[in-house]
Formats: sequence, structure tokens, C-alpha cells
Amino acid sequence: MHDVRGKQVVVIGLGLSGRAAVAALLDRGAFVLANDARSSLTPPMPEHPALRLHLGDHDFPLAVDCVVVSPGVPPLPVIDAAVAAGIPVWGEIELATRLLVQPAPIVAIGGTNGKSTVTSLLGALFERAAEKAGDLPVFCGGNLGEPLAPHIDERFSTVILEVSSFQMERVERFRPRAALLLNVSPDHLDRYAGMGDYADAKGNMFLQQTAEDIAIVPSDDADASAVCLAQAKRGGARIVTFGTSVDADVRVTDGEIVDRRDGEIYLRAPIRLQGAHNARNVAAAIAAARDLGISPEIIRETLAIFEGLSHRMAFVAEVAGVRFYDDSKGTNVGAAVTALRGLAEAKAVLVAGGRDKQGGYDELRDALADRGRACVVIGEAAGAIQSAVEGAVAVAHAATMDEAVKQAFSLAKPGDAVLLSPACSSFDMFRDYKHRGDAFVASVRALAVAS
Ligand code: UMA
Repeated sequence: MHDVRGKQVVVIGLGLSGRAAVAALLDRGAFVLANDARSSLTPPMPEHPALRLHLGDHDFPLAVDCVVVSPGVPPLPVIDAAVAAGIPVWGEIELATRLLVQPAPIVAIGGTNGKSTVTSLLGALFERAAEKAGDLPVFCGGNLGEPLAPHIDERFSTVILEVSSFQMERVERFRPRAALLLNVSPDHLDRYAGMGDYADAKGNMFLQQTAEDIAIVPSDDADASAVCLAQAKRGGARIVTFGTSVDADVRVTDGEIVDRRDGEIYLRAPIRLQGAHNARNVAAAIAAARDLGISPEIIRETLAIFEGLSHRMAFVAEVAGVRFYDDSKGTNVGAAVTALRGLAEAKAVLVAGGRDKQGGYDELRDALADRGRACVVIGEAAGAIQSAVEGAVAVAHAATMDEAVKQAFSLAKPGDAVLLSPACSSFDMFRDYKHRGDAFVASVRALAVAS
């Protein structure tokens, strides 16, 4: 356990991660300066004799031993100044894993898409195994929603963390026993200079790995496999591959997932998570789980019942022959394209838009040309999406989610899907993607009642 007692630490950004970091640091005896660009906080920070606040800007004096940065805080002059002065700058994950009262093997899951599904599946697999063995509980969180910092005094058998590129920008000793990079496709290009920088941030999770650890990356033509492999090679772990190529260690075929390391075969038919992209997600999870000692029996039992996440391709309702799906978690173009192409229905009305991430919408245009009936655009990115996809499909504009659902329904034909997969973040109109998905589900339910 790392000792921060008596140290002066500044925490930048007081959302979920920042508040959790502040509480952990105070608990361990540090003096904390809590900083946020907002001038008032709701809820306010709890009072503590070792806590001071600096709100409204980031112009605080850098007389500190360490800086902890929240993932959503972009590069700032004060952070550059700290780095230049040799002051350690950590993310909440670096801090929390250092402060854990009892270190546990860490499984870290990164990638542009699928990481929440794989994290939750690994959580389910390890929890089932721990319960059966009477072992310590499992922590499952990170970018998924629950930071690790509030749990530093708990004892876990395994710590499973979904890690975003933002979170991996500021790591130093973070060393996962298994690190999975599922794919890399354009996202968050409003934050990074280019795809190279974005991939490098994700790949930082491999840096401290040694031959006792494993790095899990895709092996086929999709998902920028070469980029993922190059990132994994920045560390010293054994590399394990998954995917559709014949030489993948955990290979996906039409009907099976074959673990070529031990010859185990997992039939795809009984697996609850369906679809080609999910078969690859399952293969990646198997690659990690088997290496950390989870038995094939536990894997089969879990795969037969694990349903996946809400707001990730979740079926909502059927209204007059039109099936509605909530993929509010589809916050980038790659996710929306995968969702659209993965639908069982031949044609879909897509509801897309939100806060633009500067990645361009050409791929979405192609997918809509193949599978789209129409596109209803919402939020700040409405104009940009409309200009990109017009000509491929009919486009309508909606001011609210309720209006978007009604317009999508009127544009759909019986047998079509209406898919919310926004290709953008939600922060222009909603608190987060869950709030956006809940608004969609509520509007669909109201429509079902009214029809
Ligand atoms: N802030 C500043 N200065 C700035 C920018 C922000 O002070 O320049 C302040 C804001 O005023 C606010 C705080 O920072 O008070 C917000 O911090 P944050 O954006 O890091 O949000 P958290 O609540 O700490 O949530 C973060 C992750 N958010 C982001 O990465 C944007 C959550 O991921 C994560 O679940 C949570 O930590 C727990 O680990 C969400 C996300 O959108 C789901 N992630 C992105 C994604 O999945 O694509 C990366």
C-alpha cells in the first residue's frame, strides 16, 4: 500500500472519480486541495479539516506533492506545469490501485467498443467462481460507473476494471495481470491530436506488464488488430489473441468458440449474448478468464445466463410491427455502425446525435445507405450528421427525445427496427448515456400505450 499520509495532493475535477479520490486521500491522512472549473458544486463537498477547495478555475498554486486528475479533465496548462516540475500526475485508477489495502490481481478491459460488455461478463464469471469457491468478493467497475477509490479498504479476490483512454493517460505503476484491448476505432478525437495518440493512451495499460501477465488483443482483419498488437508489445506480457482468424488463440467460428490453448470448445448456440461482435467479446473474456483459473464449466454456466447490459442493444418494445432498440451506450460512430449492421431487421430508422466527437460520419453514411430506412437527428451534432448522411437516407430533425421517437415511428414500416445508437456523447441534452437511454425507453413506452 502506498503512503500518502501528510502529503499535499490536489485533485482536479470533482465528479464521481474526483470525489472518490478526495475521500480516499483524506482517509489515508493526506492534505487535499479539491479543484473544479465549476464555481459551485452540487452536492457540495463534505467538510473536513484536511480539505480545502479551489473552485471556478484551475489557477491554484502548484505547491503539492502529487496531482490526481479526473478522466474527463482534458490536458491543462497546470497539468503540464506539474509534469515539468517533476510532480507525479495520476489518474484515479493509479491512485486507487496504489492505496488498495490488499493488492489483488487486476483485469483491465480497454477498447473503443464492447469494453462495458466484456467487463460485466468478466465480473459475472469471476463472481460466480468466487462464490462457488467461498473466495473473497470481486470488484467490477472503473469506467463502467463505479470508481475503485471508495473501495480501497475492502479485500477482493480480483479487481476487474473497465479502463478508458482518458483513465490510462495518467498511469505509472498500474500493472494488470490481464489487459484486454478489444479494438480501436475513431472516438474522442476532440481530445486527441489523432488516432495514434488515442491508441497510445489506451495502450498505456500494457506498459508495466511482465512475462507473468497476459495481454489480450484481436487477431483478424477487423478492429485494427495490428494497432492493438503493436500497443500490447509496448509491455512485456505474453500475448494471447482472439478473433476469427485461423491462428487466433481463442478462435471464433460460425458455431463455436474454440480455445486452442487447451482444446476446449464453447458452442455459440447456448450463449445468451448473440451476434458476431458479441462472439468476439465472449472469446476475449474466455482468453482472460481461463488464464486466471476460471474453469470451462463456470464459463459455460455463466455464458448461458449472462444477458448483457442495459442501454447496449437492449430490446425495448414492439409497436405496430416496429421493434425499438436502446443502444444509448453507442457513443461513437463505430458503435452505431456495429449496432446498425448487427440488427436482425433488414431496415432501421436510426436516432443519432448528441455532442460531436469530431471523428466524421462517413462510415455511418455507408451503413445507413445499406441498412437505413431513415435517420432522425438530435442534439448539437444534428447538423453535422444531417450533412453527412443526406442523400443516403431521408433525414428528419427532432428537438427532444420524445419527438425523435414519434418521428422515427412515423418513418418506420412494419418489420423495421427503430434504433437509438447516437454515435455521440450525451452531455448536450442529458446527464449521461443512461439518462438518455431512459428517456428513449420512457418515450417508446408512452408511444406503445398511445398506439
Ligand atoms: N471538470 C473540470 N475541468 C475541466 C473539465 C471537467 O474541473 O476542464 C470537472 C467538471 O466540472 C466535473 C468533473 O470535472 O465536476 C467531472 O469529471 P469527469 O468528467 O472525469 O467525470 P466523473 O464523474 O469523474 O466520471 C468519470 C468518467 N467520465 C469521463 O471519462 C468523461 C466516467 O465515464 C466513469 O464512469 C467515472 O469516472 C468512474 O470511473 C463515463 C464516460 O463517458 C461513462 N467515459 C467515456 C467513455 O466511455 O467514452 C471515456
